[in-house]
Amino acid sequence: MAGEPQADCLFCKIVAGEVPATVVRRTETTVAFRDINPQAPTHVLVIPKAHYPNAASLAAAEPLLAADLLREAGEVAAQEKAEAYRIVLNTGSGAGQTVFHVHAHILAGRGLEWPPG
Ligand code: IU
Repeated sequence: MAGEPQADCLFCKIVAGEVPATVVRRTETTVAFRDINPQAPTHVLVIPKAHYPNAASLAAAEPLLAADLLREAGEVAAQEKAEAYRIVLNTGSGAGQTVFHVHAHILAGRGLEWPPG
């Protein structure tokens, strides 16, 4: 069923506490944790506890949960004292998505070029 935990999903295991992560914020619907391979001084991932493969499928099925994800991205940025930051939602392997449980990257603490690579 849509949103249910997937046995083979690493981020579902982080939500369940079966895989360790450095959690910086947790709400009823989301978890935020530090990326294990940071690309900036601040690099936090925000995920919904529910399993959706990408942002579009999350927003289509549960728009309020998609809003939670974006709100939490802002809360993480504030908690990290980021004055400027980038929210990245890689979608599809061609765009660099490697984990197919939707996650918003919050990147801050260095200059961020445009366009991204
Ligand atoms: P991507 O947008 O799917 O490429 O992002 C996946 C991120 O998950 C990537 O930045 C990894 O470094 C990160 N990550 C993690 O934080 N913890 C893990 O155990 C694994 C990946 I595997």
